[in-house]
Amino acid sequence: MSRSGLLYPFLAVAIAVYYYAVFQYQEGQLTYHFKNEAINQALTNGDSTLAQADIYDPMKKGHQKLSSNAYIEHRSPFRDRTQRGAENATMVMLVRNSELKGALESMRSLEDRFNRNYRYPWVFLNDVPFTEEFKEQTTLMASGETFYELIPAPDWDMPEFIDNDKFEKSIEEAIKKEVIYGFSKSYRNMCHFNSGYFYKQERLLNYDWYFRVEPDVEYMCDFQYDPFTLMRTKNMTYGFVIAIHEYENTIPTLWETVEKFMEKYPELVHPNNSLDFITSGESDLNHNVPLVRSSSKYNLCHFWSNFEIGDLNFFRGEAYNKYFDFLDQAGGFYYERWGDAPVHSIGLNILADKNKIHHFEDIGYYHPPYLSCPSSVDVKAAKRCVCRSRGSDGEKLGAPVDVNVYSCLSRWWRYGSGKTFLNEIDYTFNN
Ligand SMILES: Nc1nc2c(ncn2[C@@H]2O[C@H](COP(=O)(O)OP(=O)(O)OP(=O)(O)O)[C@@H](O)[C@H]2O)c(=O)[nH]1
Ligand SMILES: *[C@@H]1O[C@H](CO)[C@@H](O)[C@H](O)[C@H]1NC(C)=O
Ligand SMILES: *[C@@H]1O[C@H](CO)[C@@H](O)[C@H](O)[C@H]1NC(C)=O
Ligand SMILES: *[C@@H]1O[C@H](CO)[C@@H](O)[C@H](O)[C@H]1NC(C)=O
Ligand SMILES: [Mg+2]
Repeated sequence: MSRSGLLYPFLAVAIAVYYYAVFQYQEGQLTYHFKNEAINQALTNGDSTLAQADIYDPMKKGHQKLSSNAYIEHRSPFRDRTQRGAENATMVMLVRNSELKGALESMRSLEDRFNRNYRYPWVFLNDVPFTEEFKEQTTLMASGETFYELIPAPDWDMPEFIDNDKFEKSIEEAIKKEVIYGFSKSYRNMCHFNSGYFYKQERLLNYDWYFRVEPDVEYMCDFQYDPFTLMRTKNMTYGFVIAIHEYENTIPTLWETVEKFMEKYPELVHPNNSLDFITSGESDLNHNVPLVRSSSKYNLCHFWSNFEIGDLNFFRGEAYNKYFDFLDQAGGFYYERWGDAPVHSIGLNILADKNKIHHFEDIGYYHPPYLSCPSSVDVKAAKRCVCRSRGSDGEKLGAPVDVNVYSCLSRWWRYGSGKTFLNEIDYTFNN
């Protein structure tokens, strides 16, 4: 036979073998998938005999180990994600794909300190689609269900009524004046979104309560109780940990806009508001150090919004939305660099009963560059706090920000809901 005479049968066999292998592989995948589905189903139905059925699981005792450079084909192994917490609530994180590692660190910390006992879901929001890697890794880290939501462009992008030339000029101006994050257009979208759009996202309409989480934060104590339950049973609207001053050059005209809003809608200003918290200026509350200079009546105090536990219905309500729309129309989210922290805070201070704003003094929390941690030795012991002494940049951290001269917490105690001297809950060592 000639050489070409051998070639064709050889090719035919090679192709047949190849397709057979592919078929077998897919068959295997399918069987594996269906088997897992059956087991998940069985577990959901409480059928443990079938659930323990023998399938290859490299994590299981007595099963063949993975070689070091292999990975598990089925990377989201079954896990019972049924919610145990009693509240209509979710974690929510606005985050970029590039922040995956920081997101995992925040999740790891919050899951270990709180959520692994409650399995509340996680909702992730992004202005671009999440990568498969992001979804896979964060789902593996979560104890509850996970949802990945793409923010609709109109909720993220600059509104059409904003004058683009004026916007570009304000960016240049902000760079010259070294306004913090003033150079960044996406930062303005982010602040605008967090101020007026996060609570409108479709997935969040399914919940009453949210717990805002940012990448690269740390929770330094055991929770020992469900903060959502505390919020509901005490009829609270909003919970914060840290209260500090805003940089005035980010919000030159915010306060005059707020005053115009109050003039236009006096009926929306709550009779038990906490305006004194954000307008009083005596310095004995700040170790007699002169206050951060402000050219308006606003003393720049606000709740630091990278941590929030709140009632979504407050934000979805008529009052807050009239407030947000009024600010939005004034343009300061784009012609200046209004942050969502002062915007949320001022909204709450005006529109809510001050007695419905809760200071979580017992949650150790770190978001660079500030930390807040319980000061009582007994509370720290019971809650297994590890109050970090160095920041993520390796720099030594000072005392908790709460007693820093620039903290607004003492002002909250005097003019907000006061300071309580009784425990809100039972701290025990056994949770
Ligand atoms: N998807 C998405 N998320 C963003 C974007 N910009 C900011 N975020 C998220 O919005 C939140 C606030 O942004 P940060 O960069 O943490 O802003 P910050 O807390 O003021 O400042 P640092 O934490 O000091 O950087 C974080 O959860 C970010 O992950 C963006 O362009 N896209
Ligand atoms: C949870 O809250 C949302 C928003 O208020 C509501 O639509 C939904 O019915 C609630 N779900 C349950 C189970 O109560
Ligand atoms: C909770 O607050 C609402 C108004 O925000 C009020 O109508 C209701 O009576 C309060 N409930 C309790 C238990 O305080
Ligand atoms: C204001 O707060 C007090 C308690 O501090 C409460 O008794 C009163 O009902 C509240 N008023 C309104 C209008 O909510
Ligand atoms: Mg941050």
